[in-house]
Amino acid sequence: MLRDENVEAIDFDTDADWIGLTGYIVHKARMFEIIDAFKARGRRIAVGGPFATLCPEQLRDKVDVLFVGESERTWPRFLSDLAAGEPRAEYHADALPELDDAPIPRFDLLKLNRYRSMAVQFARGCPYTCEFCDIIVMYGRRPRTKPVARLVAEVDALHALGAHDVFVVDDNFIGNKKAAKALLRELVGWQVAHGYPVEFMTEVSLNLAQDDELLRLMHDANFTSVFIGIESPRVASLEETGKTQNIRADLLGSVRKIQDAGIEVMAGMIVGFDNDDVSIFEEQFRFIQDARIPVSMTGLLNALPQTPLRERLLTAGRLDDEYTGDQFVFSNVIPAAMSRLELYEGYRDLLERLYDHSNYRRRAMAFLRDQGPEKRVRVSAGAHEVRIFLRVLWTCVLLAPPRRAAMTLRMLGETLLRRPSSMRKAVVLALMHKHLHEYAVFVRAELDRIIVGLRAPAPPPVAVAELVGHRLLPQDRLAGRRSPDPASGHVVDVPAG
Ligand code: B12
Ligand code: SF4
Repeated sequence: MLRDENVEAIDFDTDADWIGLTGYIVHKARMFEIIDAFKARGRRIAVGGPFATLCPEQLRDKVDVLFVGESERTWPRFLSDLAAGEPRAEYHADALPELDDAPIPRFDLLKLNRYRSMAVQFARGCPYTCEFCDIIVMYGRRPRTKPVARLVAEVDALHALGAHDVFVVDDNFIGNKKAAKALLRELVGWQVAHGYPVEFMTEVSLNLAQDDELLRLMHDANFTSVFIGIESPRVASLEETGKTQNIRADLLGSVRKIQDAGIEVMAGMIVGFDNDDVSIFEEQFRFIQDARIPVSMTGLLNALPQTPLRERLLTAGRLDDEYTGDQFVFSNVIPAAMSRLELYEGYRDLLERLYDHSNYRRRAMAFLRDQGPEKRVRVSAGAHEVRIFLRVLWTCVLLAPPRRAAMTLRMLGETLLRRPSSMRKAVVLALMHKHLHEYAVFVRAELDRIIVGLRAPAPPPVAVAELVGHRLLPQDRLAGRRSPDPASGHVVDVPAG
């Protein structure tokens, strides 16, 4: 039995002998609750995934079996140990497994109709060395791929189950360009043979813009959007963090080239690098508007466990508590070129401007008007399309406050007149804004609480994580950590514990 708490409740009264649990660092508190609940019912628990891999010390005494790293080789070992008697307490992936014989996921165990998109994974690992990145810590720098036919079989299986949108969840889909091109050629054939029933999105590095063949193949295989870690328009900040691939060519030109190929660019952006002073917020805003990037996941720099960034900041005494897993409301980095108060205030205002109705509509429309030729998609998915359209009319027009209703109608009307072939994208972008705006409002309320705390007159030194309300566990606390004095913004010593 499979349970995904994003879309369904956990059955704590299951009579299963073993419970397998996964989660990211952001899920830590909930994972502990789940572990406690199952333990109270006498169940045995095995845990794996990003949190277990990066922070095994926090789980070691709480679970029966701990999986550190990828489990393609260790899970079968656990099963045979279990069959033979007693499994070990910990299984460590001694090497990064090849993915040649990774089993095809049991997609049939998922409640597909509760998801907007399904996931497949072709490759793990990324060849780059960004200082803040935990991907290369967990999955390594050599992209490992599944055989092309295997991936096509996974897409086939999802199509048979009725999936329309598929997220290729690779760390960097073009980390191994030769393998990516081989897969894309097969996917183009598959789409043609089936009438383009599936739309893909994935994660890539910005150097996609420098490979015309790759761009054309992605377009032809119906990749309609890519997520790219652009991080910053400021070259000094990109250099500082080792994001060299983003410095080699003009950022705006690269984004536009991908858009010109008919592919939407979603961006991951970060503020709070050492080279970011208070002028970074305006620079980020201008860049995102000029690059016509409707969906930008703009967050605060964070130092994740086991990353080079964490090591550097720890040595420099610039870590404020542990990473909480949510880069939108908290940074554990003590900034170098501005105070924490300036960072949180500037970031809060940036979010407000980015997801303001007019600013969002301007960049969405600029993108929709000028993007290159979209693939003609989904001849066979009419009912699905109509459902999305009705949902937008219902939630973004009929039931919406006047500003949202006006924005949606203007976006859809303008698209109909000027670029009717982009109507489907316009509908999705209108719906995305509802989600992003609501989330930004929620985040801003959290940020306001932190800002009020940071402005308060001379309270005792306090770690910002505590102002956020994150319940930090004793083992989270750094011995002798240093923290900003909320009044002065200066870094002061905070006793451990
Ligand atoms: C797809 C994805 C998403 C999708 C999820 C879609 C979905 N329905 O699954 C979306 C876009 C929604 C998403 C959201 C977020 N994500 Co995300 N996401 C990913 C991504 C790219 C792929 C995940 C995946 O499917 N991996 C493939 C599987 C096979 O790999 P795996 O989970 O590591 O599993 C292997 C082993 O770990 C092990 N294993 C895992 N679990 C278990 C359990 C047991 C019992 C056993 C034995 C073994 C085991 O076996 C597997 C095979 O080897 C990863 C990066 C990555 N490469 O994993 C980031 C990643 C997991 N996400 C991350 C983050 C931060 C988030 C967000 C918190 C971002 C945010 N601030 O909003 C949110 C949280 C969402 C939520 N609901 O809580 C981080 C987590 C960082 C960390 N160390 O905790 C990652 C690592 C990316 C990164 N470095 O920034 N994400
Ligand atoms: S390009 Fe992305 S996945 Fe690769 S090292 Fe940099 S941040 Fe990590």
